[in-house]
Amino acid sequence: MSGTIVALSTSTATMAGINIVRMSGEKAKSIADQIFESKSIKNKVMSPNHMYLGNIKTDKFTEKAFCVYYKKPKSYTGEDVIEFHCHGGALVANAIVELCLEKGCRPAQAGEFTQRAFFNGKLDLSQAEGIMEIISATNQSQLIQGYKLMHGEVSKGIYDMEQRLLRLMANLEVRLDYPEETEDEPDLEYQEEIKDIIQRIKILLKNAKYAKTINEGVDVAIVGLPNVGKSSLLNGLIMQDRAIVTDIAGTTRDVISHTIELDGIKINILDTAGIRESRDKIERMGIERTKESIKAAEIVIFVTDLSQPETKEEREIEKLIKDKKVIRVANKKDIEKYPRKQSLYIKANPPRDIQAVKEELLRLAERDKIFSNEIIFTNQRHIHCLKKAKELLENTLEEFSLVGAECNLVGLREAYGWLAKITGHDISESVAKEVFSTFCVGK
Ligand SMILES: Nc1nc2c(ncn2[C@@H]2O[C@H](COP(=O)(O)OP(=O)(O)OP(=O)(O)O)[C@@H](O)[C@H]2O)c(=O)[nH]1
Ligand SMILES: [Mg+2]
Repeated sequence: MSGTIVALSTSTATMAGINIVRMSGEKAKSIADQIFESKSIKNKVMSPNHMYLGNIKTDKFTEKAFCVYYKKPKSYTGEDVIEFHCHGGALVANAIVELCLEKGCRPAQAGEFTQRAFFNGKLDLSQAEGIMEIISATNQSQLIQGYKLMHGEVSKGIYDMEQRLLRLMANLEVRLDYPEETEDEPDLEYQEEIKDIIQRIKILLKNAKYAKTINEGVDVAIVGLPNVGKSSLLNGLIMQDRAIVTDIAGTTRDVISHTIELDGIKINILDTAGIRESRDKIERMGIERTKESIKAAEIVIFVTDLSQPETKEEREIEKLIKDKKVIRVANKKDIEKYPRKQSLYIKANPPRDIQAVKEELLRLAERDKIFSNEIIFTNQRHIHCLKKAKELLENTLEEFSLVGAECNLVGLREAYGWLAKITGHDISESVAKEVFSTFCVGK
């Protein structure tokens, strides 16, 4: 973690108007003084937090760029930081990075800027991970969770439990050291405290079930008999002519998938082949895939046709979806002949009433819960640490009821250790490095 580092902090993946090259470390300021010239810098001394317009001379061209100096410790990394805001394009940025390297920088490793911020106490580990989640978010719900992490809402809850455990351990140690003086103290209070912390962790772990929805989205399969309007409904939901729609039963043979974002929630919709007895080999294979899609889906939209009477095949489908969250959609309400109870009546082609289906999808995906103020752990590292802490606390509680205050203090200490790994209050440099290695270069 030593040396002055440099990296391109923006991306050259797409054509952009500007790029930002960033340096951090002891030499950052002196390197900037050597390579950046500006008439606005009074007495050749750059003031912190000012944006100067000037020139960077490379051996091939002179780049007109902005430079900002952040003086330590009031910078992102806690060290002296220089940012050059230059014209877009990989060639300009790379030439500036090269120049910084020539003057004594080394290339930054993945996540090294944030890693330095962490080791300099600018943020804790879960806040650093929050920054990464914000950068890599692909849907609104992920972004919101990233912000909660970055703003320290998650750390606050964990920190509170860490402090309670520390107090508990300190009290128990006193009891062990001075048994006579403390023999009248009731065990109950200590047990209640451990129980309460376990209860808090349980709630956090319960909310962690939303991690899949937030990170990967909800898998939704549209199923039903052939020709009921499944593909029409897919096209209506995604507002695109994605799947072929015809009046020939058995049009869709393979599973067609499409992802949309509904009110901040990622929804992966699968349109499937209609289920029926078929002699056609390809159609039969398609139906097998429909069954696999049902198994994998969290929500099933079961489409029926209001112009057709209910059949025993429909009841077969009911059996396949009995363990799923189901939205029953009765389609073709414009030509209704046979009413269906407890279904949403819609017209899928041309699309009408699709909003009602969307609202039901969001209700079953528990969107309101995901966007509530509650803390939801979405990071597998954090969830693992919580599970470990809970396990150790449960063991300790059991021992407490058997042997009292001589309970496994080591167990309590280990439980504390697992919680402190979330915030990074108790983490080895190698583990921290491993976490930061998943970050991108320049962050
Ligand atoms: N009248 C009416 N016709 C509809 C409606 N929705 C779909 N259709 C028609 O029903 C036929 C079948 O529609 P699809 O969307 O292809 O049905 P599907 O369930 O995907 O059919 P398969 O892929 O064969 O299983 C087409 O001719 C559609 O135009 C509707 O709301 N009203
Ligand atoms: Mg179809």
